[in-house]
Amino acid sequence: MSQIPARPVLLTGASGALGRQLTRHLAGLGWKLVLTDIAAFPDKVPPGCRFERADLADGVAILRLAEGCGTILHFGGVSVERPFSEILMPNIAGLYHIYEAARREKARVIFASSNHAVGFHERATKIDADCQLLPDGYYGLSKVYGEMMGRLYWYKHAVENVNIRIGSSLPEPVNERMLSTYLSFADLCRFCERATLAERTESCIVWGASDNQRSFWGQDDRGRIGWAPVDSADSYAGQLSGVVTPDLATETYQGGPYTDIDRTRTDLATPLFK
Ligand code: 15L
Repeated sequence: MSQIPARPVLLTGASGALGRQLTRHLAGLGWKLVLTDIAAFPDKVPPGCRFERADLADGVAILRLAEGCGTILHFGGVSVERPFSEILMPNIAGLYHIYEAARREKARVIFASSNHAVGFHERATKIDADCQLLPDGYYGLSKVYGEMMGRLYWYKHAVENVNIRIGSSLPEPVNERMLSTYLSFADLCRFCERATLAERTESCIVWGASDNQRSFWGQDDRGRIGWAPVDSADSYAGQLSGVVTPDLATETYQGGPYTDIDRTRTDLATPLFK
């Protein structure tokens, strides 16, 4: 029997692909969820949960939604590369509103960070979670900001936070890169369960990937929350090996296609970060 958190859990981004998976899984465990998103919730709201539409740019609305919650699963905001003007309010101001709410409620934040915070590392180099931060766009930069916001609020206000640098969380991997970056929905759901229930996390970073043999990623803080993935992309290797793009940057760097969006550098014949 899984434990039930003492206080309700606020889930932002509830109407998105990952939010819907998390809602189904955690509500199924009997957790009390406060669901929010800027978009309407497309499913039936499960028993014991409530949904309210809100904009992450609205700090007062976020404070109100977080009232009484012990954990904030922050999966809201822009989830792909976009112009800076579109990232600014939901991902930058929004994070500040989430952390201010967590500070007031003495809640833990579990933040959906992304591999795009470090997307300009080469695939050939296996990196640990404390590697150099190398965002591959404004979206990745907002994830770096979120991770650093976590550090600030831990050291200054004792707000605990767990940052999961998600690889590619889809129903199944669809190209060669995802043999390394794939995170199954089930592994993600178990991660959120463990990160919420763990005794003490401080501020930590965990790679969000299933148990993939070709992973780009090494050490992280998963020991603190007692999580290990059980799924793997390995069984797709036969069908996905060779499913690549013709673009050199995409196939050289961990962030894949994001490294190529709006890029003006052309000297990729020599690796950039040696
Ligand atoms: C992400 O962070 C995005 O949210 C998702 O749409 C994918 O692009 C994923 O990264 C990925 O790198 O595959």
